[in-house]
Amino acid sequence: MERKWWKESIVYQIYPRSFKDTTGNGIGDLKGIIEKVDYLKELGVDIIWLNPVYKSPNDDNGYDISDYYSIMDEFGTMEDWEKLLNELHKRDMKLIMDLVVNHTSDEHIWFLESKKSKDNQYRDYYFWKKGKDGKEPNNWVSVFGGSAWQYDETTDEYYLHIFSKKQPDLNWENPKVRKDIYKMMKWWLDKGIDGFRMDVINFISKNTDFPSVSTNEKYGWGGEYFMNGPRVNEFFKEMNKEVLSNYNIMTVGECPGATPEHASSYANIDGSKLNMIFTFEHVSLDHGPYGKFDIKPLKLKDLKENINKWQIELYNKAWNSLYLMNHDQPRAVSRFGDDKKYRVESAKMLITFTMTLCGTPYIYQGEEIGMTNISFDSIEKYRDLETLNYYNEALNNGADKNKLMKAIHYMSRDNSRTPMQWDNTKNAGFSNADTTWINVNPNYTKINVKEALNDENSILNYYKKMIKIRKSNLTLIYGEHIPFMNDNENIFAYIKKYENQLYIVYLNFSKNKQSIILPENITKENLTLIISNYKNNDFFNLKPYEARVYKVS
Ligand code: TEU
Repeated sequence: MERKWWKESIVYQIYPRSFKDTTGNGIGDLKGIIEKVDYLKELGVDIIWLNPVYKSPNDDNGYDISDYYSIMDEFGTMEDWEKLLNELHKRDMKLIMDLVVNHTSDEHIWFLESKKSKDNQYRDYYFWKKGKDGKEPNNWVSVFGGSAWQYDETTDEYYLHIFSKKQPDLNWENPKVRKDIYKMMKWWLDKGIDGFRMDVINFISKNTDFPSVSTNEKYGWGGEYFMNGPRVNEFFKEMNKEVLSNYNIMTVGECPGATPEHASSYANIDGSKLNMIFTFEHVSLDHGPYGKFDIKPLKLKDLKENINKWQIELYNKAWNSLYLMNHDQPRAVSRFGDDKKYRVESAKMLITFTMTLCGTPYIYQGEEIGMTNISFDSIEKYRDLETLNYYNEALNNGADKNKLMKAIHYMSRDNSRTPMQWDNTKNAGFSNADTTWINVNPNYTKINVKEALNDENSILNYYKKMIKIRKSNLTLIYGEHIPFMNDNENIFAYIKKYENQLYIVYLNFSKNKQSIILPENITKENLTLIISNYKNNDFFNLKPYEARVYKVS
């Protein structure tokens, strides 16, 4: 398998709004990130992915961009951004930026022009349609609730917005749109950035007949007509040829609804499109038939099957991204581990998991100290528009308030957006403002970076160790994934095989003691323990959430 720097790197994701505030306005900023660059270097991560920092009215926290060429005032200035890039590069670290080009803000100049008249030169930058029988052009639901079409009286037409009505979808069928986007990408790349995380990039090609979907509800999910659409591969190829292939960078496409088959094409090792994609399959296993807030218990068997499928099917064909959370997902330890009695043990087990799979691992801010979900007692404390829209809509439809809050406590995107917990001073050391844009999780007095740095057994120190181990054992990065104990409902076990080396990984995903079995032809005497989250191991039994990595001799 061809070695590449982005395959051997660890990515750390920063949600700038919640990372570190230096101005005292309760909102994180670029200077705050600069202050923490040494912390990140020490952790052992190589690449920083910044969530959007561009000018934005912040309807969706920066995913609604009104100017791709400037920095959001709240976050600082272009000089601050340049300094950040420079500080990272000085330390041999890299920076990747969020590329949000499925849609813009409705306050972007292209859209402001586009809505002025039907013959405006920017009209076809977006999708405008006449209504049908006094209603929307079709019955697609938006990701954030309600119709995916918004009426605009200026020209008596509707525009498409798969996300909020302040996020109109760009029309990639129009070559001028693509040209303008490529120009903007080159502008950032020429500033020296090291790549892009591409927001919902497999949504850019739509079925332009815009067929309605069949549903019993007022609006239905039209994903089959805009996810992995007809021209998406063609657009990726063009973008690669025009832009990406001219730089030594990494690209990761966020691709909801993509299967390993899509990934094998989008992230093919031939290098003609993207380097890797984010799948959503493993973070949808606890979604019920009515969507993400319809929560069903997560079964390890389903997770194993899914991860095994991606590991095996992409091997030698495409490259995986490895993540358990991000700014849209609940906290990993609260979802896949136990954030109460076994918080430390289970967080370490989960690290062992992502750091021993084939692919590029992503850490989300706070994951390295085992930050947990938040349960705000009232909806007023939530900030995320998806959460708020869902709450209002469900309440209108007669849902039970307590049940709703329970679902929100588990699944809201705000779980991962509470401020980074640096120490046990005011606002967890995130900001000295009287109120922060979103409340700090009160458990910061115990769970914080300062505490973790001082405790040799902390999750943070385990992370550092695990990162070093991964980097010095190529088998953990490039190894073939061979699962065993497949029918076991509590243990995830696999062999890693690369050249002539073998490693064995055992992960107990349960609160109970579990017994292990050895793979065929391997005996206890062949095994050297490389790392474990427990000091004393009872060989044939795993303690709650115990993780072990063995090298086979
Ligand atoms: O998310 C795309 C997406 O479809 C989901 O992650 C979605 O936001 C979430 O699961 C809803 O349940 C990306 C960004 O990561 C997200 O923050 C943005 O809101 C969204 O695109 C629109 O730009």
